[in-house]
Amino acid sequence: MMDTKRRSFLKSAALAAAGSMVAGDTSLPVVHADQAVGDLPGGDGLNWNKAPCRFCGTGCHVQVGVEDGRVVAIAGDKAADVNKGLLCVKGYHVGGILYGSDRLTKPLLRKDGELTEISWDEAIETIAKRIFDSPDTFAFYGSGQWTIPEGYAAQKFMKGGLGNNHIDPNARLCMASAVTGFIATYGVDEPAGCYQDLDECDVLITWGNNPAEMHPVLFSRVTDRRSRGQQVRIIDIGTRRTRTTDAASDYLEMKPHGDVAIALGIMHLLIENDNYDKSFVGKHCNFRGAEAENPTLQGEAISEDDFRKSIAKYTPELVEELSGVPADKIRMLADLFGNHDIRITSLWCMGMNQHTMGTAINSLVHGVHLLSGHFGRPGDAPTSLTGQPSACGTVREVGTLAHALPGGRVVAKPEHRQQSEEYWNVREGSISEVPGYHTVKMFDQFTRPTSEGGDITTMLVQVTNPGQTLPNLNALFNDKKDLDDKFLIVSEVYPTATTLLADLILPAALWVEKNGMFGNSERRTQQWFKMVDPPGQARDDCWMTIAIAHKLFEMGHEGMKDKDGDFIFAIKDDDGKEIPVWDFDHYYDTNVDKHLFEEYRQFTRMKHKNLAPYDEYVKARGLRWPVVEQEDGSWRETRFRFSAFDDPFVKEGQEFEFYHSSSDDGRAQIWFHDYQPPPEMPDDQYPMWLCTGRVLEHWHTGTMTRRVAPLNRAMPTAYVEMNMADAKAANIRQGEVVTIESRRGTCDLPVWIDGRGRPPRGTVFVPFFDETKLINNCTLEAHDPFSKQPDYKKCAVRVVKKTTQSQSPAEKAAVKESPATTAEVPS
Ligand SMILES: Nc1nc2c(c(=O)[nH]1)N[C@H]1C(S)=C(S)[C@@H](COP(=O)(O)OP(=O)(O)OC[C@H]3O[C@@H](n4cnc5c(=O)[nH]c(N)nc54)[C@H](O)[C@@H]3O)O[C@H]1N2
Ligand SMILES: Nc1nc2c(c(=O)[nH]1)N[C@H]1C(S)=C(S)[C@@H](COP(=O)(O)OP(=O)(O)OC[C@H]3O[C@@H](n4cnc5c(=O)[nH]c(N)nc54)[C@H](O)[C@@H]3O)O[C@H]1N2
Ligand code: SF4
Ligand SMILES: [Mo]
Repeated sequence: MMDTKRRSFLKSAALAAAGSMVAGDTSLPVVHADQAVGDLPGGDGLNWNKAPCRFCGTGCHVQVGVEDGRVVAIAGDKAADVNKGLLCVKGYHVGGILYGSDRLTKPLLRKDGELTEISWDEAIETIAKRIFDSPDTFAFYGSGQWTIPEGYAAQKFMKGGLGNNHIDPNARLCMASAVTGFIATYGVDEPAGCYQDLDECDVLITWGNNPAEMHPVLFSRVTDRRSRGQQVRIIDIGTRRTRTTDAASDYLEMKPHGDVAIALGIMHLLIENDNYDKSFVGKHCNFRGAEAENPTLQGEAISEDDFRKSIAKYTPELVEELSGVPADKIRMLADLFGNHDIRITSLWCMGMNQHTMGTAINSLVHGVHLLSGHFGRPGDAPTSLTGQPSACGTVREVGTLAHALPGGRVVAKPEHRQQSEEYWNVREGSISEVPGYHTVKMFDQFTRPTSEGGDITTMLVQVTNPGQTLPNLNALFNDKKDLDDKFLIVSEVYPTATTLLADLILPAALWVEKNGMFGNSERRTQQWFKMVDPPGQARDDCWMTIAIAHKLFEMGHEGMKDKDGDFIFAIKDDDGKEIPVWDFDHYYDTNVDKHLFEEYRQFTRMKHKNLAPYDEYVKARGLRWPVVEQEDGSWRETRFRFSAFDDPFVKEGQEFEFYHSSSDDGRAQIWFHDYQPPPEMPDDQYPMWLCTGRVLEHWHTGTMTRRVAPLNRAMPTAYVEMNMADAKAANIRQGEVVTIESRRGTCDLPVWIDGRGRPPRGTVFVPFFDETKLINNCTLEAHDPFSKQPDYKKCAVRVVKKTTQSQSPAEKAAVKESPATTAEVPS
């Protein structure tokens, strides 16, 4: 029997497909997933080629059908290990995102307040001049949706060329705490396990994430097992009920930050009950705690006895008080972890990362697995999921964060800078040792007047929409409009909340309109080729970076020359003649992605993150690093890192080896951190918790998915989810527009009582996809001290009833369109 979850995905896809016939504009025929490439429809004119899906970090592969220069069909790729032919509703419609009627097609410069068409030459020259005049006050804000070569080019341009480390991506808002958690625990980033863990676990624990909507195809790998008669127990821990809860065997509702107490409580009981894995811990782990002053990710060694004493107070009763989860459920979790006959996989995403204790809770959940020995066997793994399609590939691996260098290196270490300078063939000392501004700080400096120390004056934004997604928009973005000397450059595909304040807009090519590579959540690097031309004058982001660099080179900027006097991005043909790739007419004379990737690949060998040559990725549906060459010349990927049975870097005779251990002894660190309360809590004035997040149908700010008619029709407006009892107490009706107010701003939204997600009493939830309802006016920029990742998951708000008379026609229309009042909401 088909599992209900999977059936509802297929039903949504079918619904959407039916809708597409009516919609006509941006939706495409949906080809059923059961069709393999060989039997996809087509004739002489229809060509099929592989690409990873443009959306989430699951990293499904699609087959893209192209006819007469247009993407005309999308199918799931049966040859792809990740999704085996299946897609979610967004994947089926991914082709439609290219064809919104308002694509940006020309560079636009704001002159006297009006956006005016200009040539690409003028655009590139304008940017280069501003950078040339003030290189240190320039910042580059990028994305986990950058392709790997785009991120690598931006990274090299900034750190190797300009000698300025003010480059940071939106992924700071997304997985920075996962990175610091991995580094604190294993000394090196990214998960040890892979998606196979989901096929083999007996118990799956979701720690405040909602994979049924956010990683749908991945989640269906687990729910499908049940339909094949396998037993898998899903335990959902969260601050609200979601579609993941619907598939769960147990739901543990916790208070915000309750996860910290729960993890401490499990570890306490494992020790108390003496059923932790003494052999694993004795051979492979150390204990660690934070330094009393100036804590670092390194921490300080503590004894097992110290650990035992620190954790003693986290009894099930105290954990119940802190987390709201009953003590017997904490005992149940501890008993599961104490049982070695079962395999347990933990999954998490933004609930644990967007957290002022993000580094701590990531380390603690790794600690639960290490202490209990639920580590390193297929199905037994702490697995952090990433959200964006290349947050791993482009941000974590290429190191496009303000403090990092490619391949797990950092700007603060002289030997790391020196190695990078060698690979880039740039002068010694080119790379600055001072980390640049992280995202929140970068925007704070950009929107602060220069006279008040706001020392970022020009910002280039690529593949991200900060005008909608930064926290506390009134403090971090909106002030830009009053600052005439600050210059915002935005590379985009559609008009957005960010382009509204842009001084210069660059029209970008999107997804299969360019070559690309992504790296998904399971260390899998993927490649695709350009299949169709971008509209009008839209161009590749990577080209933009190279063209700006070349203009600076022409202007005599020394940093844009390598040690031999060549352009830092020079690509030469077989005769040694430079190919003018900075001229867009020649950009596709060669495969720029391949050149950049081969250069980048050198860095990846330094920290056992080895990648294969570009051509191997052309053949595969992605390969999981480290990828190592075999004696017969073939390339082998790695599924389970640090485990001898699969990882080629584990020394002979060892069962496990954490070969980047921060204690230099091959061991991982089990951390102790004390519970701390959330940064802002409900009080008399603002009595409710606000949690924010996403919905199945839309991708983040909806710029792409809201232009695909069936997706937008299924979820036409943002809403505020409320508990029935709270709504009744406040006399609030279904669909009524209310104002959400926090100390930082307000947002008007229609109410959806007990809707798709069901928050407990005292909590409301709002998705952030709707550009007409900016909930980030309300959210908080408080962030984790190590990762600098802000907490979007909790702040204090009040819900204010509006009188019906005061509702504008637009608001009345929103009520009509509210998912709560339309029949089209997929159930
Ligand atoms: N359809 C769709 N899929 C997506 C995306 C999208 O925009 N649309 N975006 C992608 C991206 S970039 C990301 S980052 C992921 C996000 O994927 P998820 O993290 O799965 O989703 P969110 O909706 O951001 O998270 C909401 C959850 O946070 C939990 N939470 C709230 N407070 C706490 C707390 O204190 N502790 C813990 N542990 N949990 C808490 C709540 O239980 C809530 O359900 O989704 C990816 N997939
Ligand atoms: N309230 C709240 N806010 C959040 C979060 C939350 O949970 N709650 N989550 C945070 C997280 S985890 C994330 S990842 C961020 C995501 O935040 P953003 O990255 O700001 O959101 P996106 O909508 O993905 O923005 C990508 C933009 O790039 C454009 N685009 C698409 N393809 C291309 C291309 O090839 N080139 C160019 N130049 N542009 C392109 C799209 O039109 C879109 O506007 O949001 C963060 N903000
Ligand atoms: S699960 Fe993610 S990668 Fe897969 S089809 Fe859906 S949006 Fe695309
Ligand atoms: Mo994200």
